[in-house]
Amino acid sequence: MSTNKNLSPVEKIKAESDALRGTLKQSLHDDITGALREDDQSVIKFHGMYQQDDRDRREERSAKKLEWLYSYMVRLRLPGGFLTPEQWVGLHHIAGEHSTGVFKITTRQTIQLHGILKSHIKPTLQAFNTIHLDSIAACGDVNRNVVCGAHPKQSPVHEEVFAYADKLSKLALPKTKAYYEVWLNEKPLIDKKEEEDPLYQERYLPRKFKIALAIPPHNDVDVFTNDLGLIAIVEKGKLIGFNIAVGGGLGATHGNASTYPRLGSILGFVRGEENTLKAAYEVITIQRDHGNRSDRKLSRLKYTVDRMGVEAFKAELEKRCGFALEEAKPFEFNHRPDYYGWHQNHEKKWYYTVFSENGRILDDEQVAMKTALLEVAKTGKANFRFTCNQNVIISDIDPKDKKAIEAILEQFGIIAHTDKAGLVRKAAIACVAFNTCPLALAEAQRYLPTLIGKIEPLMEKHKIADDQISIRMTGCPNGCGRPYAAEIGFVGTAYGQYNMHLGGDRDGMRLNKKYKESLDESAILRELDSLFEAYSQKRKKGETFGDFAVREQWVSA
Ligand code: SRM
Ligand code: SF4
Repeated sequence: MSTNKNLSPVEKIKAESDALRGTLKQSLHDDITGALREDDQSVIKFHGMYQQDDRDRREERSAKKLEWLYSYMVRLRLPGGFLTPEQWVGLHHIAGEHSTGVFKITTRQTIQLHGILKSHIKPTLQAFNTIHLDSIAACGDVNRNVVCGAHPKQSPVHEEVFAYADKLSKLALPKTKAYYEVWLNEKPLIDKKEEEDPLYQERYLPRKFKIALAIPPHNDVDVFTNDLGLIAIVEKGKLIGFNIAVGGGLGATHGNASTYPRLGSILGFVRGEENTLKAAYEVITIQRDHGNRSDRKLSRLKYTVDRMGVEAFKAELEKRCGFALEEAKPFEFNHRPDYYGWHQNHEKKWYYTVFSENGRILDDEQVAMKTALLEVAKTGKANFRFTCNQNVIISDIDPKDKKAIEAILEQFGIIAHTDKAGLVRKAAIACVAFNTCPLALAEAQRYLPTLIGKIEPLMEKHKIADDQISIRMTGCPNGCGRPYAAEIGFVGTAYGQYNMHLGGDRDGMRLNKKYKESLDESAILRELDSLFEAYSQKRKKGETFGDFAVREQWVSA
């Protein structure tokens, strides 16, 4: 067991929270402030929400001696990222009524709504409930949204893996009824035994926990960046089990060398559903019992794995499972971005992957994406699936309905918008950052589109425009846009400045390394101009930019 002598303050808040009820009811009734009581700001995360403020308006508010403009971000729990058309229509109206109206598709296959005022939280969650959606455990020190290969029903295995996402999500759902009491006005439990939680107990996990399921050869989920990565192994067209990888995670802190991004270590292969679920459960219990509860910067599973050692971790897992893992099976990833445009699945149904830059679904001067998707949803003839690349797939379209859906996509310019975007833009990811993220040091989703507009001409100049180099940007080193798993990663250090990382591979199997520190835009473009020139002139046939960067020793392997 871990020796957590000095528990972090959050540990006390969790343990004393009355199974995550905290004083949320009192906080909500306090009309004097738009904020919650301090402890409740931690508790509310377990209900899928964060207290934020509009950072663009901090100065103006302070000058007027007003408190910051507090509002809440709500993140849906959506294992596998699936919505029915009815849910889409419902969500459209909820977003319009209670939030900024923008659907933000996250890098974990779900939706966030921002800008919800305190008095609107309850109506928002109640409205979610009417369309069978909730935000339980979408944040907090628990298992988060379980993600899986998004491309719908490419094969029967895709369906099975999608079902696993749901099973894993249910397996690791906290047992507390607090969400139903606080937000949905359900009567308090008389017998608290009903919510006893053998997995999380009263202390929950030391930190957030993330699970992804990938289906080779597509690594759209970036499986190795998760605490627990499950890689589907298929033999003769049948899913036989999963390779298990543990200890992936990307968050780091500038100037704190004991924090680092890490890719998951493959422990072995586990066969069949019962053993897979058991192994996943026990990975979580090991983290619960051995994770660091003193220093939240060092509390993710990756540090537990490194502290215990991979072999000792595996031995502990086998002991808790009561069975041995088999040797890992061979697999190969060869693609990470989404497959845009029209495709047909194994049931002959059509699906269309829409390019939604950095996951922002709204109507703007370029394209009326939100209206278009509402119109598609209103037909009732398509489902929706989100991808970890921050896009949306319009899915399960019967061949007889394809024309009607296509006409809507044409009418609102979605097809032109998706076709027109360049390859690099379509593979890029940026996190939210300003104006809502309290941790942002620099812009990301509001800036990367502009920067890519300046990188594309450089790629054309060096005749590498048909090369889908992966470029990712985050506003701070926490890594929400997975920049350390990109060929070129930009990590914000201060407003307008980014560390530049190079040398990741294209498919998410190797992390990049820091190449230059705190570059502004002109320095970034100067660097890329000369790096692209060298790449264009000296690359071997088929060599990717990330591999070339390592071969040239711009960074070490
Ligand atoms: Fe994240 C914290 C946004 C995926 C690592 N992340 C945050 C917060 C909640 C800031 C905060 O703590 O107050 C950000 C809210 C911004 C906002 O205004 O919405 C935030 N993270 C996001 C999203 C929305 C980025 C996006 O543009 O899509 C992603 C939501 C995913 C979801 O639906 O659950 C998001 N975050 C990630 C990922 C990528 C992934 O999981 O595939 C990572 C890196 C992988 C990992 O977990 O290591 C990630 N977020 C972090 C961290 C660093 C954790 C660590 O181990 O150090 C933080 C900070 C923290 O937890 O203290 C963080
Ligand atoms: Fe915020 Fe940093 Fe995450 Fe970007 S990477 S959303 S700036 S915490």
